[in-house]
Amino acid sequence: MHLDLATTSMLAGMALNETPDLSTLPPDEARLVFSEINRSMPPGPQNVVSNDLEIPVDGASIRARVLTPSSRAKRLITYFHGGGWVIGNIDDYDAVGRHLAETCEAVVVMVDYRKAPEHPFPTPLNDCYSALEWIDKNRATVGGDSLPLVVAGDSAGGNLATVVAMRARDEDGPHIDLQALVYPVTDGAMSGSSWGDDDKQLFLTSDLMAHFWAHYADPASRLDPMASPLHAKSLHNLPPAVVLTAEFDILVDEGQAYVEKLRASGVSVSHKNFLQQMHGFFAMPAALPAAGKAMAWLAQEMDRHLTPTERKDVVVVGAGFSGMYQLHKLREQGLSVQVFERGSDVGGTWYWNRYPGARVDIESMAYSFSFSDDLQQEWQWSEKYSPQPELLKYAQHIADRFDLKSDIAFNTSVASAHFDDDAEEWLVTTQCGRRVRAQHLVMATGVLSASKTPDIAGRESYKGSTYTTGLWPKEGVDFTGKRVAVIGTGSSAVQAIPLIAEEAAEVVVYQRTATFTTPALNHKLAQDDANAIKANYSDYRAKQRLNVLGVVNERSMDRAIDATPEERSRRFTDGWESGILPGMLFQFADLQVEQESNDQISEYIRDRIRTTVNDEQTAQDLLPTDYPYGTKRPCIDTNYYETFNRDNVSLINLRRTPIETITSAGIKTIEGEREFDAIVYATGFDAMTGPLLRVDIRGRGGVKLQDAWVDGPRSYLGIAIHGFPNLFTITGPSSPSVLSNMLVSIEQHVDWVSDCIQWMRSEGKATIEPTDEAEQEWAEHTEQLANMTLYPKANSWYMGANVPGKPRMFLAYVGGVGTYRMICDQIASSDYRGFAAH
Ligand code: N01
Repeated sequence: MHLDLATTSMLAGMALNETPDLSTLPPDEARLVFSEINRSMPPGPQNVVSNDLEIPVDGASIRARVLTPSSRAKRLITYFHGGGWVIGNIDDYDAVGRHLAETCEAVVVMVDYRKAPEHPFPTPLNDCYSALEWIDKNRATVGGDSLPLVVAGDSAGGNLATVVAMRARDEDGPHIDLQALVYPVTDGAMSGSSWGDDDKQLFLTSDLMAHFWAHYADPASRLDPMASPLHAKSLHNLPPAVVLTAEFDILVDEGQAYVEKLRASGVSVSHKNFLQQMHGFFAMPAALPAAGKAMAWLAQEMDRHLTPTERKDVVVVGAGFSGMYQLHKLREQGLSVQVFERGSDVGGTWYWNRYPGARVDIESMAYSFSFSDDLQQEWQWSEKYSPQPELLKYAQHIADRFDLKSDIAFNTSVASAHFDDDAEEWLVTTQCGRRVRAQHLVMATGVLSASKTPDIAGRESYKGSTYTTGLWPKEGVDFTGKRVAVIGTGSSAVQAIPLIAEEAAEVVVYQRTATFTTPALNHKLAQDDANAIKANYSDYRAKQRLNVLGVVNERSMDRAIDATPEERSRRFTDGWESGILPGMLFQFADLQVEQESNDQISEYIRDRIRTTVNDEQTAQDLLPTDYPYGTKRPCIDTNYYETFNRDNVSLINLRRTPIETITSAGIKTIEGEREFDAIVYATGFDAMTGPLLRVDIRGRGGVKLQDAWVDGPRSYLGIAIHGFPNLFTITGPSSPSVLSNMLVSIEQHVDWVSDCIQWMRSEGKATIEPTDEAEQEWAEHTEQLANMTLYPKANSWYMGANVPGKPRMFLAYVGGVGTYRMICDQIASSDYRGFAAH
């Protein structure tokens, strides 16, 4: 026997307290002892509203307790407590009811039925049935109008719940939507093999159960189906059932037998046998963690049975640029699609990142969709690098133009996506309980959308305002006259700091790793320049598609290592003055593979920093020295280094002066505390894998993506995962993704996925997934390519290094957008080589 530790320790405590054997006590004393045990446990959640009332039954009345959850109730549960029909009452079970109400988001009505031996069978059953009828008729009084009705109970209460359900069926009584039975008593024959099993004589022994039966029903009526439902002739047409049993329980056999009988009668049943648990564990929610898990399982199964399921061809998660285009594409192919989006509008990255200065750092004429020529001809960008509000407008324009919003559910986060092996389809459940079944699941969740919670001590204690760049308030923030701390110096901070500094009274930048940034040279976009591109947009787009980064600029084939110092200096200056993100790295072919060449370009940028920043120590602190240029994502900026020449801006180098803690008033480093009105966290994202792993995704055999990726993400082409059929990840890990112009990569992935789905339909394939071998080969290939570069030398988010505990591996494909596209196309045209489809 192997009980879990919490249960073992609870039993040990009871033994030490010399808790008497209830079967040796008269009922009144046994009730007192049982109440004492329950009173020694912590109370249930106090935010549940409790209201006692009287229910008339058969010329008498019984107490009931209505427990209303703090959230909006999704169901009405009539609950019958356990205790062998002899002991227990609604006060003893108050904590159970409260936990149930909160966990199952239910109005719970606990029924204080009369007990044996004073009131033997069938009085407890009659009380429970009358109570159910009363509750059904008085739904408005208990707050359960129009909610699904569940009858539930544990042990003897589970017995009462199931026979009440049988009576409601036979007498055309209240419509019950679900029965929830927790280790129910079902068989008065008392003959299951678990009854004689020594390992199972815990809390409820065979002697005690026999003693309860003796009080409840005389031998002649014990096998009456209304006392022993396992002996019912028919369980047909009973409501669906959720049945929970416990491994070390004398009732486990009869519970399981009842499950089988229900199933054989065509009743839909969810059953789970809780391992390492004893009888009674469910009724100790504050003491035994397993009880919480059992309640959560009940809640999940209630959702499953009670929430109607919709059906679509494809579910798409996310309504950023990738989700929007995916929806458009699939709808054009005649498929039904449901998109879920956690924000209140389209736009993804450009919806969430509204911090001051947020703008794209790939030229807008290139960072835009090409799939509709009308769209690309008509849309006017106002600047070389569009600011966030304009990008958001662009996303909204696309949604309107292609009428996308009708298939997008906003403010809706997907909680789980489970592959159903039998039906060969995905069951997607949202956090508010909506359930959709679909053949295909497309995760268009973005790569930098899971903001990282900063791992800095004392964060919760800060009383001023806090902001996270990736979750910026829609209404904006006015920093005028404020003392502001900015933590982090990545791309977001580089864009935000100069603008915050223009507004705030004081800005202190807390830098852990200095960043390399070059001038963006942003400007208004001249109409003539835009028109010149539009006149030849198809050539421009064709160039982008085959370019290494998805832009139109080319990388030189020359090597810096072969160039003279003068030539290098000239080219580096050209790069500095190019005003584009890859401007410096495109000057030579070897800058990201040869350390010596990289040292030269890094030093060139450091020189620029030295000559720009006036204060010597600040300039020194701003020099990136511990990673090669380009191995952490480079930035382009407007006045970043210049901002440190302002009187109201200062820099704290956390390598020299680490933060000790955030305090209630500000930030305390080893040199002392500074007070701030606001702290801005520009501390980045759980990149690439975070947005996928925060959804509970389970593939074949219930395997969790989290477990499959415990050593790091593995996929084929960054688009599909072995063991997760019909799941596609747009710009997923080990595709070019973040190393490219995202719009180009998004279009390529969405087109490829749409073609693949189309192919499956025309070939009559139900599922597709990569083979293990193909996935392995792709993993080796992407790793080998990354290892040829300097990327692995940096502690970057590209390497997963910014999230404690995240496996260290390079997360993108470095072979270039053009090469990658050709590989994907070849695989598709060879009947999806490396995939298994049937
Ligand atoms: O995040 P980041 P980001 N204490 O991870 C520091 C894209 N993007 O939001 O380097 C102190 O780059 C962290 O320090 P370190 C772009 O792809 C694009 O700025 O880990 N500091 C780093 O300085 C970009 O790369 C645009 O030592 C802590 C910073 O916070 C990606 O998004 C604009 C810390 C995080 O930088 C992410 O950029 C914005 C701690 N505990 C973003 N934890 C465009 O222009 C973290 N840091 C299109």
